Amino acid sequence: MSALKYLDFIDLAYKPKQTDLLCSFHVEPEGISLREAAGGVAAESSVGTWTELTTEQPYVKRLAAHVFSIEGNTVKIAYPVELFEAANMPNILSSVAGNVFGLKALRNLRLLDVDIPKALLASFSGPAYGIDGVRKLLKVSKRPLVGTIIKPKLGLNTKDHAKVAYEAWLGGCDIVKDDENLSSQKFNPFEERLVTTLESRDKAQDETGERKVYMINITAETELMLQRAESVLAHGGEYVMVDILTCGWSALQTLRNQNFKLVIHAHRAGHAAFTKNPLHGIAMKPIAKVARIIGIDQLHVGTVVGKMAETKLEVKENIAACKDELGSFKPVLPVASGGLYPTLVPALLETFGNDVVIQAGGGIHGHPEGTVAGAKAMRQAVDAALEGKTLEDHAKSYKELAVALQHWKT
Ligand code: RUB
Ligand code: CA
Repeated sequence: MSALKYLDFIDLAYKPKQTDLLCSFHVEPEGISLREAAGGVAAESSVGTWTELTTEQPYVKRLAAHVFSIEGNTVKIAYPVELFEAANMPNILSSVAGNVFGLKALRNLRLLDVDIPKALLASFSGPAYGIDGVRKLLKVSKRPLVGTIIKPKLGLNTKDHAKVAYEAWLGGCDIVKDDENLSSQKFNPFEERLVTTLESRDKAQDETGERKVYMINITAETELMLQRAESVLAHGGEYVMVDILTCGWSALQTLRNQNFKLVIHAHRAGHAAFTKNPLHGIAMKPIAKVARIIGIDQLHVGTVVGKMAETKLEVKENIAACKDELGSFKPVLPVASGGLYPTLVPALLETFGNDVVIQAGGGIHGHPEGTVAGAKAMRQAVDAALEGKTLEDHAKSYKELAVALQHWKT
């Protein structure tokens, strides 16, 4: 073989090495055979291109990716680790999740999974806190954590924002967070919001005797985001929230590599542009893995039962990406969020188990009796599930839950 053609990247007898990076793709060809399309993905994401090259040298071939399995439309590809630069996630993704999506010869292409070899994993930081770290900080060893997003998502002034936060904590939320698109708009500037909402936190903490945390959204241009993280630390916060996809992986990595003593909550706003079409794009599972490898502590993974589209199988896979063994990295705490309310708690816990943040915006602030009652109802629903009681039964003794069940039926 002289110059490499697409089909030269197929080697079904190839046994992946422990040092290889492995990807699995859903591949649908357009006007060429599936084998050729599979080879095309391997070629364009490693050392090949659409035509034979006069510039190719014999030593280049050892860096070629190998298509080692084709089953139905699922194609598995092994990449020699030498193709990638350590600690450079954009570089890895520009290969395996880059130009290939645009090839005309592919009707659809979806990256289903990525397995990064140990040596390359070790060049990243991974989560600083993870599930155990978050539980330790919150002093909650077993039960699901309850969180809320301040609603309306935009528009409240700082004083009202802090008041809603206080009420949510008072009612029983462990966590209060900003929404993904709140940053430092004029109606609610960052610094003021930070200081005022942390005052609410301290007050709620004193009054309830429970540990409370505020996840302020620091999402911004990287330098500014780092300044905001420092400000959170300076004012006694212990958490930051970041929109990891709109910020970008390198911004997230820069934040993580500061080693701030801050838990990183990852919001995935925008993910559905990649994840929603089941035939094309990037599945949430590899996105979750990449985020964990860079080093987040909590991640939105879907709900099955709420307002956002995602099947139970997908959510289960996302949870596994957060928690299953991945190099020496700590497990990430899965967050269920989007259209949740107390009635859904038993179904949620069935999917997630106890290691979850149950996060509700409308499902707390939309309670007919207000935010305090809404937060109480959510904690009561969690208590019922932990005590093995039905919500209806528990609601006989807890009126906030009774009102919630009446208001939001399944
Ligand atoms: C939920 C909310 C979130 C969603 C996004 O508000 O604001 O940003 O979590 O979904 P509400 P996902 O509780 O009122 O629906 O977390 O699945 O990406
Ligand atoms: Ca939101």
